[in-house]
Amino acid sequence: MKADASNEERLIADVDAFEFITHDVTTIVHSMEEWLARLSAHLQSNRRTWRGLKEQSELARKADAINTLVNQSMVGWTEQWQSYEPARAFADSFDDKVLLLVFGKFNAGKSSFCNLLASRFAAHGKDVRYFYLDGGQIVETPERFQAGVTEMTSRLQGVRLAGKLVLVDTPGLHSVTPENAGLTQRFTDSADGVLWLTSSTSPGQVQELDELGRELHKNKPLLPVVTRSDVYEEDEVDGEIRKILRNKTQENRTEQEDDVNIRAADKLSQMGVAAELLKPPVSISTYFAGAHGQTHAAMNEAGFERLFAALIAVTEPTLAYKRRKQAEVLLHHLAENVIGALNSKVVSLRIVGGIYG
Ligand SMILES: Nc1nc2c(ncn2[C@@H]2O[C@H](COP(=O)(O)OP(=O)(O)OP(=O)(O)O)[C@@H](O)[C@H]2O)c(=O)[nH]1
Ligand SMILES: [Mg+2]
Repeated sequence: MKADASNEERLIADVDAFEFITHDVTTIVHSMEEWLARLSAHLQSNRRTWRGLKEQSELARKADAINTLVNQSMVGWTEQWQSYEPARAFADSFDDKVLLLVFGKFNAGKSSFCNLLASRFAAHGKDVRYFYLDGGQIVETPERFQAGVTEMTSRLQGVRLAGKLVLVDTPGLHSVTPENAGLTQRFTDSADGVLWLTSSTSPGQVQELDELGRELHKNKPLLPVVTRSDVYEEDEVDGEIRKILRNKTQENRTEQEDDVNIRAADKLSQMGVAAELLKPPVSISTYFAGAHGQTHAAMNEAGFERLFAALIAVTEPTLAYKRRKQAEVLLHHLAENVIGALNSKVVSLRIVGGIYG
């Protein structure tokens, strides 16, 4: 990458270079699996015995109770691991992709925004594929997203950029059809972050974030994007009065971004989610960038260079996590379900019962 590369080039190169080298963690995963196998074998071969104790004595009963609890715990954690399987299989199909939910009220400019990002990837020769959900299936389509003044998007749809970054264009999480609900939920569960699009005509309607409670409680980063950050002004061109589209001034943009930041921070705190999930808001004008042929200068003036920097900042930690995810998930299982079960059920009983060794 050239030292003077734009953020757009950097983001596209980053996405294109996503290498999900899961074999990096294979050794670690393997050693954790071996540890669990050794623990299970050890627990089996070291069952409490009550030899030398009276069969009906208090200590003999405690020894039996411990054996039963150990068995139940082992069955329990094996079942818990198996119960993750369907969600794991679905998530696996997105394991080598970063999924960003593009969320916001109708007319916020979500579909137009996704289309613009897609056309930037296409301009750099990257593969761009649109799809939508139908009857629980992902269907590919050559059509770009429709954008318009009336409420346009009623289905869950997405676009895959360079095969590795997926923008999910939501119709608002409440408006999905019941038959799509399950798949939609799994889809949104797999999302790695949320772009909250809020129009500069009345930015920061934070009650919209109520719908994102589930995602935010799962510690997904939230990047507010102030859209439609432009105005039409009348200007004289060749003796004629014309309407000219201009970006909102930097001062106006900064004011709106600061305001959205304060409101969103306040809302997240009310919702009881971590303050650091909130990323600094960025203002953009998709119209301005499009009206000026998406040149580098126009994209920059329209706010997209800052947006691309923010996207790099959101996607990089996501990728780092995905690379070690397999190990993280197993480690979490060992800590919560294996050690957790032994500690809460068995160890406490041993101490209460006073049997050591
Ligand atoms: N002024 C201005 N208008 C925009 C911009 N981006 C989108 N619009 C307009 O805003 C309206 C809504 O755009 P969409 O992209 O359809 O918005 P959406 O959020 O996908 O809307 P729904 O699918 O109905 O939820 C359309 O009339 C767009 O032409 C922009 O950057 N500036
Ligand atoms: Mg739309």
